[in-house]
Amino acid sequence: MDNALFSRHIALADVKITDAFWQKRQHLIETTVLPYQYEALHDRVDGADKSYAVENFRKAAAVVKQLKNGATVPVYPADKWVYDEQNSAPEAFKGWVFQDSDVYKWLEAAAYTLTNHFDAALKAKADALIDLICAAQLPSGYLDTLYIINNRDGIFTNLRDFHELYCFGHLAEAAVAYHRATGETALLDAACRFADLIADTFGENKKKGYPGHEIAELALVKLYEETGKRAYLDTAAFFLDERGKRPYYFDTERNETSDGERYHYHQAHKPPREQEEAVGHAVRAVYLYSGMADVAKATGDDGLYAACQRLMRSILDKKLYITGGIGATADGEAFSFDYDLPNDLAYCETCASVGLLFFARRMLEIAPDAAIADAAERALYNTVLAGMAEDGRHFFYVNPLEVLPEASEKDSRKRHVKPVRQKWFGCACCPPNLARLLASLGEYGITANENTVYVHQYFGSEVHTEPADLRITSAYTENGTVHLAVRPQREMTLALRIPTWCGENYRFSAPCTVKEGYAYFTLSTPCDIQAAFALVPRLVNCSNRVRENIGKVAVMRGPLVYCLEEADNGKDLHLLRVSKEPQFAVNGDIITADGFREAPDGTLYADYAKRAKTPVRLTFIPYYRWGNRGENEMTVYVRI
Ligand code: FUB
Ligand code: ZN
Repeated sequence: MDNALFSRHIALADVKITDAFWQKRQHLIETTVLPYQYEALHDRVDGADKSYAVENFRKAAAVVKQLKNGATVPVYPADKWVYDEQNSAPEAFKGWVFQDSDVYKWLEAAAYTLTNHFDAALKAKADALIDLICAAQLPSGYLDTLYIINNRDGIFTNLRDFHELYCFGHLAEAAVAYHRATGETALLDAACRFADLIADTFGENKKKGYPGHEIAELALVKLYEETGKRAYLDTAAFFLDERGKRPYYFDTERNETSDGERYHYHQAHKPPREQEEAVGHAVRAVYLYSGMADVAKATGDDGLYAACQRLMRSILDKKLYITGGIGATADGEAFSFDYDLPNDLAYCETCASVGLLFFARRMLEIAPDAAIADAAERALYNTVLAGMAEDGRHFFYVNPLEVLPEASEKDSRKRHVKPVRQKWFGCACCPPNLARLLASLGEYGITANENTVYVHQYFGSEVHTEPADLRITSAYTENGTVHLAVRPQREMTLALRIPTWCGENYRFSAPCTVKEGYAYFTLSTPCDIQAAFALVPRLVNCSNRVRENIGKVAVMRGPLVYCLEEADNGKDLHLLRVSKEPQFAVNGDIITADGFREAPDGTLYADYAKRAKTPVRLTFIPYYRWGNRGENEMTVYVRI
């Protein structure tokens, strides 16, 4: 690692998003998504899967009160992933084992939203939840409602499956965000009490486990940065060092030997610093890699950073969908083997792309890397945006690149592929994850160190930082131009990422040096820089190592991937072909192109003959907008 390249994202309080494209979405988070999700967490959305999340905190607070009063509190089994009205007692914990995390993610999103735009009513809701959370904490600092309600003697006995450290991670992230937003310490104190318990429990000569679902690693580093308490960083590093050691902790804790797949699922097949390939559950993986990057940077661990670089390359070169989706298979919600990127069976969990943005930002804070910033952009403008409906009340968990509603209904291998966004999910990790990412978007565009400001993403924004303030006026997705008003406080370097999608077709209004995907400007006085990136529709090939896409292309314009929908192009999208010279026309965010529709064959088999085809004009819409007009076919890749 070269410390001179280190940089840091801009604190949210020092960024104001100003462009219409992103402001609209942040406004939706504030006015619709957060209120809607608050109702969902309270089980007050008609027809939506029940969350039970707030109810669990209420039950846990009641248990804590009874324990404090010396009452005898019943015990229930903590032996399943999901508890419902049928398989558990009325007063026992309900929902998935990690249900608490949905409340924490909501709070984190609320904290970012309060930073962007203070709203007393939102703060009152957040404060009420924080009071409830604090009331549910055991005097030891332990805070996970499953075990508090069901079995106080069982804590930390099933790290592999039962997500206590995962819920802690989300608590800590929410606590840091809320502290930064309001200066208030109640939630931060609760998170620190739990972190202290964790640091006292796990370590050399203590318990040797590590999280089944990663996130505590990155959260402990955040808590360390917020409080300066070194034990939190050490515990994060300990978790990374323990993972993958033999005998596997997850076997030891249950006295069994699992099959090899199980270790890959948990990224525990090897010590993280030796890992080469992104494997296993995709969300867990990118959360782990984010924590690895954090610890590598905080401790100057070159070996750990080298592993992060290998794992990032494994994703970027062999496991990334054109839409920025990751995790190709529903089997374990996991990465598949290299170049296995099916369109119709794709999993591409929304959370996984959110996590890819976490990992990317951390890597960019270690060193600028245009390929990583490109991938972050791909994930953000396509899969992440697709995860939420335009109404802010419906969500995708899975983000396929091809959908045939009949197949989702009748083919059990495709049950995970929903043709329309859902109101809520029993396992509702994705909606609040989207909310927290979009609300904190200001932290994802720019990083800075004492000499250089790096612009990785071109969000229209006002940025206050050292060594320069910036006012960015962005028409990035409309016409590819960005205007930057730079106010340096001293001589400094401005580094602007050149998006790969424009090739050599870019212009800057001031002299610069181009190196590895960034244009560098030396500035010492206020100046305005105009950047123009050629934003034209283009046909994109996928590597022919991806068997699925041979003979097909996708349409992109700038960072946006486009798709065909039945609503515009009729049924049987597989019979459509795009012309090799498509004569693209752009109308707003819609692209039309010349193509053909083949007549369907009359018989199942016949001797080869050229098929009849009729010229048609194809209509493409941005992928992130698909599925907003009811159930219909959709495809990203089209035959050529
Ligand atoms: O296990 C917690 C969350 O539920 C994961 O991050 C998601 O992939 C879903 O499995
Ligand atoms: Zn999710």
